[in-house]
Amino acid sequence: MPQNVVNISDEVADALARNHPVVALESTIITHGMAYPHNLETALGVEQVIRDAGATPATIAIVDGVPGVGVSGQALERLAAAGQKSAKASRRDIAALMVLGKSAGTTVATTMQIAALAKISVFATGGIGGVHRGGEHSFDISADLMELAHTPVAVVCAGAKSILDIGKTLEVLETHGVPVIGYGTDRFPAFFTPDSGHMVDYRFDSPEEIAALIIAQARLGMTNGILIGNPVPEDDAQDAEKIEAIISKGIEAAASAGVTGKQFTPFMLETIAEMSGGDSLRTNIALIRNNALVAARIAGALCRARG
Ligand code: PSU
Ligand code: MN
Repeated sequence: MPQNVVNISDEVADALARNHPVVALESTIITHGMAYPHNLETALGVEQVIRDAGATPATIAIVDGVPGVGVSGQALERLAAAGQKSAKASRRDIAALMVLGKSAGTTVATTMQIAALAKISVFATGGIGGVHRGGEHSFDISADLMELAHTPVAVVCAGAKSILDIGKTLEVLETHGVPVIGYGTDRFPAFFTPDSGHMVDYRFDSPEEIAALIIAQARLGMTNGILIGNPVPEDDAQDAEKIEAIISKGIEAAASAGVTGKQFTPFMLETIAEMSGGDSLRTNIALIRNNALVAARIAGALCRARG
């Protein structure tokens, strides 16, 4: 039984039992995505956005070897303060971290896996992992994509950073049968900017339509996830050329430092934040809050539709 493996907070368990909307949140963004104390402030701020929208936040992380749903208080503060000293848990790491009793931030993949165990259907993040540039040579393809292929959770994101090859990322999602939805847009967003230049499969403009999509997939017996691209608001976006120049320099820096594998994404996030002089952080925070709001509305519509 998942309840025995996963530690679900009383608040989240109560919300789920009452068919009250719940939004899952990841924690690699806390441990490996932003520096302390911005990471903690952002995590708490995002939780508040979800509460203000009438839903319950469920931050997911591994705390002393226990997968937690609704991680808060001292446990959350410890994770934020430890930062990259904590592990970065992808699907293949969870069992080992349980055996070792370690704490970890959970990636999109692992957060989906644990959310599904807790029967949470909607999850908000910043950006997903995907196929890295040059992925045809390195085979560096985030486990996030395979998790979307087989775990029934709807993920609201601001697209993918162009540290990835966004075209190839969308191709892999198509191969694995993952619907890619634009929320109020025909274009897949590029995290810092609202338009990657790539089309989405379907555009939906309301939380009710996305709730209906989640329900339709369940009725079909489909167990894959859904990816919802929610563009960063124009006022908070970065200049496309400026951010592209920074990302290109970051990729060169990673190559000359020999950074590969699971260290690559955290290295790039840190380098981009440094090179943009904190301006990318402002965009990053704004888009996560925007994703949390949309996810809370979708979760609300889903609860109403499920009755
Ligand atoms: N991309 C971002 N911000 C992030 C991540 C990715 O723009 O914080 C994090 C997410 O937790 C994602 C993980 O699931 O990095 C992907 O890591 P990898 O590329 O090693 O699979
Ligand atoms: Mn990788």
